[in-house]
Amino acid sequence: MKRILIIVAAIAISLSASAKVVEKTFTVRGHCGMCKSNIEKVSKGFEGVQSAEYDLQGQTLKLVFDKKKVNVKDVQKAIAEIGYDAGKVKASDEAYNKLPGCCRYREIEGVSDHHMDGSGHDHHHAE
Ligand SMILES: [Cu+2]
Repeated sequence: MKRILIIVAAIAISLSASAKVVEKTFTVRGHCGMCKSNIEKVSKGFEGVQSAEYDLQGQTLKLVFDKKKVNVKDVQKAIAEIGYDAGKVKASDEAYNKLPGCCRYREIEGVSDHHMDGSGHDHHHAE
């Protein structure tokens, strides 16, 4: 009986030491393909992050990571440091101002509000 308990305890210990992979999706502000690759690159730079997929349309980042190695808040801070608002962590003006023009989601949003009226009309602009 005692031996069984020891085995059970050993299994419990080894399980708790193994990776605890979870998935979390949170809002990240971005505007173009470059934002997407920057955001994903920074996220994947964390040891323990298994995948990072940015959805530009939905403005969300889906993170698959090892809970024991990665703190989501740290990833959000790192994303904010390169200029993108992530979760509750807002990018500083300084970080934001370093973004190239195509990535300036704050200004672009203000200018292009009328594009988002949901009418389904596609306004085409010469790029
Ligand atoms: Cu961009």
